[in-house]
Amino acid sequence: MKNMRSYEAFYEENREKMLEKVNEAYEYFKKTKTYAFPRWLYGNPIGKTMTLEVEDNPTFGETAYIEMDMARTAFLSIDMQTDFCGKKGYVDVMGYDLSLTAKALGPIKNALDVVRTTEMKVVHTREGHDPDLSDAPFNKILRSKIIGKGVGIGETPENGLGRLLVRGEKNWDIHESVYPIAGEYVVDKAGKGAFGSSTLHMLLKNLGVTHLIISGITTDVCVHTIMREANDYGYWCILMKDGTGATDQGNHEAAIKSVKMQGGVFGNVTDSSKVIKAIKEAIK
Ligand code: C5J
Repeated sequence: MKNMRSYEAFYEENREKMLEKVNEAYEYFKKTKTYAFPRWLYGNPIGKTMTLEVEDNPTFGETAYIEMDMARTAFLSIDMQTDFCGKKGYVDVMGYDLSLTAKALGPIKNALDVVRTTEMKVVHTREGHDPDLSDAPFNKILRSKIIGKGVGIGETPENGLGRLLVRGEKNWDIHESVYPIAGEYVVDKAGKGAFGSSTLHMLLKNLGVTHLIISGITTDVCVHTIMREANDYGYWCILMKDGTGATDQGNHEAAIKSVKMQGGVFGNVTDSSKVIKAIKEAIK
């Protein structure tokens, strides 16, 4: 017990420093409703700063703002692949209404048109498996075959574009309207998340990213898993809600709502018009 107490004292100084910074940020937030870019933690911004309106502010009203360093902000477009939003893809074969996921395409395209004029990083992810399926768990493949009425991951549906969720196939690739351009990053992942099954975290760290504007599909599965992972690692996560979509509308809405619980348990929520407005104000 005695030793444990001395360890506690050893840690106390760091704890007090952190709580002092939290208190400063809290006082600033009360006055401005803004989560200021934490210069004490990351240093001064290296790019232009941008202030993005978010819709959730549980204690002080409906609206809050997040200040971010555009050079250290990444726009994430998660799994905008034909397999998740196009005909003869994985979601189509499972029998879901494609319009629920395809509706994310327009807002993402609109946001990308503006993001691409800035120093923000653009990162696309793709869910998929090696052609030999060595990185696909048996239970995932089996479940997909059952819901696909005999056609699952690794197989080609009748008149299909290629093998479902298999790297290199046409259906696995990113939808042409939000296709990556030169200078953007593409990360392949075998899982729903990306921090355990891809190089996403390494890439974001290497790029010095602190803030993420997150879009993609599906809201309740890959988008939420990645947002939760990123949030745990300390990234400031902002979900661009109209640039997302799920196979079930109820799950989509619940996923957005759950981000906002507990004062932003997984981050904050905004939409593409607010993202575009914030960027335009920052670069004018
Ligand atoms: C799913 C994804 N829903 N990208 N994948 O299986 O969300």
